[in-house]
Amino acid sequence: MAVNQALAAVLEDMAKMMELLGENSFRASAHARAARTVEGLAEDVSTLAGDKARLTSLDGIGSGMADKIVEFCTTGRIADYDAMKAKVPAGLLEIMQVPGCGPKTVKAMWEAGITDIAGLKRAIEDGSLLKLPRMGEKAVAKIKEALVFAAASGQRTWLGKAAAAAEVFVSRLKELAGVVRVEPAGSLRRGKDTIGDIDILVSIEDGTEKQMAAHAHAVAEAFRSTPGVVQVIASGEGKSSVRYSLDGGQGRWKPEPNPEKGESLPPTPPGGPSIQVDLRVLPRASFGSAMMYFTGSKEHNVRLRERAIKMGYTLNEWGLFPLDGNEKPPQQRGVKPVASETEEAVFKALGLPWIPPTAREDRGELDHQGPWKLVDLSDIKAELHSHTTASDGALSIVELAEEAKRRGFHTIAVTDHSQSSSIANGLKPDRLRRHIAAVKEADEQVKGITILAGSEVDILADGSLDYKDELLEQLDVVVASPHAGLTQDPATATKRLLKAISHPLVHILGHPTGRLVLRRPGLSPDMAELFAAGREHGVAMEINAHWMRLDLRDLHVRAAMDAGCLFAIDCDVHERDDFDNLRYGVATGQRGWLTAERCINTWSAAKLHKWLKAKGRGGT
Ligand code: DGT
Ligand code: CA
Ligand code: CA
Ligand code: ZN
Repeated sequence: MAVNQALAAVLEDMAKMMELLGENSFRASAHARAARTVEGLAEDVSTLAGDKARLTSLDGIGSGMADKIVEFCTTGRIADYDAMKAKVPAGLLEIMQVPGCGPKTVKAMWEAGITDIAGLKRAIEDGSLLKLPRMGEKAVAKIKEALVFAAASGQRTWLGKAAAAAEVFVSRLKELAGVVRVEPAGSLRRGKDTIGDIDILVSIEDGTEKQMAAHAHAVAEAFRSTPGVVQVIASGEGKSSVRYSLDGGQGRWKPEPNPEKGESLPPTPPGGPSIQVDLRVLPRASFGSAMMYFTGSKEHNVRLRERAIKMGYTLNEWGLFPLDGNEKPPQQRGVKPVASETEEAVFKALGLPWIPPTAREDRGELDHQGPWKLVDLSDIKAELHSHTTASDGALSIVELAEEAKRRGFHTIAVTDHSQSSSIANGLKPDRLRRHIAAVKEADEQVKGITILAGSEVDILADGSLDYKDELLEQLDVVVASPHAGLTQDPATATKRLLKAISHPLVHILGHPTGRLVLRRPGLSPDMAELFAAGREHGVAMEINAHWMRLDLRDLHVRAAMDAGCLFAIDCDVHERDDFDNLRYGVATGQRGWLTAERCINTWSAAKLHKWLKAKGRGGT
């Protein structure tokens, strides 16, 4: 609901400008409150614009505010806002985003002639900032530090990178005395393909108030002093925020983007890549409701709160409470929650099964009937896309197979690159023939796992495959993937991929769009057409599990599920650690409501091998 967000941003700016203009602080906070209400609305605010009574029944919206909302919805602007914008330099609002720059401070800056970030930087350099009221050495140092990282805030990072960073904090905090649980929440727990900031929740054991405060203090201390923390943004016992430095590595991709493939990257901020990490320390008793609140998504939370209200409850991070008409928050009045300790209990009291975090996106999950049965990491029993030293992988066939076996897989398919992928040392037909023989030999040699001979065959720009059929016929598995020509127009891309899908020897469509997260958009074919064809020809759609790819993405998975497609979740293994990316592929599958039955990697060896053999021999 883009309108809600646009209006909320305007109201938010109005609140800030009122503070800078020294207007009544009650009016300013009323605008901030209205902004939150509008942002959290379950419906498009413009559909309410004709119904003033409904508008004024909303939290924090009086008659004057309702008029402004109607004005915005009908004319696209608010006259008061325009008037304020004419008075307040836009740069001041940017300064207000910097930690340490609250309204009073920024007002004083303005009076001293500072009107934008550049001016603020100059005032730090020439020492004039120090002369402002309430500006000590420490406050200036904090602002200076914040400015270094300002460019990094607002940037998102890859799921795999954020997960690794979160793990550093989680394993450190878990060891502390009095800590019961440490869990990532937010978009990371939901398995989104990009992460804005990391949210970590810690629950501490029950005790006297003094004991609990001491534990919370120790947790916050340990959090802020974690090696790699480059900035402390906020510090309190209950909530702390830091920035944590990330390495600049981008998996097996070169840090320099390749414009020929339509790649670009955001500039590296001056402080180097980093991510914000938010910590919240909570009592055990409200851990479940806090996990729900801070896992989000925001939109999912809005739906849950609506449902709670309809059932006579109010839901917040402290628990699910009976609705009693009292304005003061129930937890502050000593009201006992109906449920709060576990997510299961809260969902149950709301008449819902426990909803997997990956499905909490307000995509109809509250209407889902019956218990959730999404594909799980432990269901995966086969890896069907991997590379060895024959092309651009780091492991030999046997090393690859031993690793797959160690991870409990019954099958590994060796799918080195085809001849056109010359940068990846793709195999010419004669090399592929010898490679097939080597794979068969390794399969004899390594017991306890089936090693299949396959290829990741390039889908050429016109949709034809990179080997002749007579060679493809000798393979157990054919993964067909686009690697070049990734800036094709949608119609050409659709034709190209449809041709590959309808090829009778293709089992899996590898990373169908060729997108790279935060790097290149890849192809944008007509996905509905691809999925219909995938279903018709019995081709499994790949969810490439590398955090740089996650291709198909969540919404594509959902569409392909609805279209009746099969799926393959594969790590596209190039080195040993790539197997660890499986969880990101599974999370992406779950975000598209993928079930285990539809994912060929979960099938028994017998079922999978039979399905693979049927291709090209008249069956599907
Ligand atoms: P991100 O960090 O941009 O990748 O996305 P999230 O979903 O992690 O968002 P974040 O970090 O701002 O907040 C974490 C969760 O906390 C969010 O999913 C829902 C909850 N939350 C935070 N702020 C609000 C709020 O103002 N209203 C509501 N309803 N929920 C909030
Ligand atoms: Ca977050
Ligand atoms: Ca956050
Ligand atoms: Zn590949």
